[in-house]
Amino acid sequence: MTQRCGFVAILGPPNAGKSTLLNRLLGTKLAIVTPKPQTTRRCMLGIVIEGETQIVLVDTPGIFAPRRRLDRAMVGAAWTGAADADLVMALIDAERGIDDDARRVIDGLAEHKPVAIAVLNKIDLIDKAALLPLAQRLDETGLFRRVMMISGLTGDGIEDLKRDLAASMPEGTWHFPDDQLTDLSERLIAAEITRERLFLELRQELPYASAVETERWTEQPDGSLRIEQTIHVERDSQKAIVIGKGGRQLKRIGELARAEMERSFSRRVHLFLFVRVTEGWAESREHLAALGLEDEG
Ligand SMILES: Nc1nc2c(ncn2[C@@H]2O[C@H](COP(=O)(O)OP(=O)(O)OP(=O)(O)O)[C@@H](O)[C@H]2O)c(=O)[nH]1
Ligand SMILES: [Mg+2]
Repeated sequence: MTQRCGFVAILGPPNAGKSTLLNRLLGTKLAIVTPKPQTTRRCMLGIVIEGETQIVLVDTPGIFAPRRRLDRAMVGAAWTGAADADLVMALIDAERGIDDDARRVIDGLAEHKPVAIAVLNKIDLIDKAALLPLAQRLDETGLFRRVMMISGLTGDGIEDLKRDLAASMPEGTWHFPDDQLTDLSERLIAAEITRERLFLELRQELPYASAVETERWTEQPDGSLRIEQTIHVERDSQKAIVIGKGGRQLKRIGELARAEMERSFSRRVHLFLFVRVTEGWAESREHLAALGLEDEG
């Protein structure tokens, strides 16, 4: 049989369920997922094999109206991911419908006209009857080869989607070894796991004011990992909240992140978290580049 291989960018508004879908298609938890928008900050690959086809999925940050330099880098990365793909999968939250952010995605696609399909997600949340008019509106834009309906959460429609994606990939040899799952390093995965915890445990602006960097990674003689990470925040007051009374908040974040790392890396982990005030990191090209969130160019 002929081999096929191609890139599929998962593009959409924040919180549409892009990372959940990546994990679902991959069959394992790779990308971090939270109920808060703007969780994903960088593009990452999830490599799926379907028969003779290698589907290289690209999870992207959500498309929204950017304010900070970090936001612009996120939205820019998402559009770059889409431009480099063989197929763009526009993921729309069926419950939210075509809101301002979804409109921004559609307008952007209208400008660039990539090969695209629309995928209505979260169909577990709404009535089938409400789906049809929405699908029709997407179809009428003329931008999509077809409109599919899924639930990344329950798995409804996922097998059909996977087959459809595989059939849409160009003929060609595989780009990655058959056992490679992602392009993310373990250091980055570890940083993402801690950031997921920050998003889940912290409120208001705090998740958006923080970033995580893995500073040291040591394989210990007993087979365990020693991981040291810095949590960057913007102000002293934020540092105090992340640490919490008597260090309780930071301890809780560390314990939960460590447990997740042990699951992810299948080995014992000793995690050390430091909180540092790095003023204006989200506006600084240098800091964003150091965090791998903006090209240095
Ligand atoms: N009910 C329901 N919830 C879903 C579905 N897919 C995702 N979610 C939830 O939607 C929220 C956002 O999911 P994510 O996968 O983080 O969304 P995202 O598009 O990657 O978000 P950003 O990275 O912030 O742009 C989470 O609470 C998910 O559990 C779905 O099919 N049904
Ligand atoms: Mg995401």
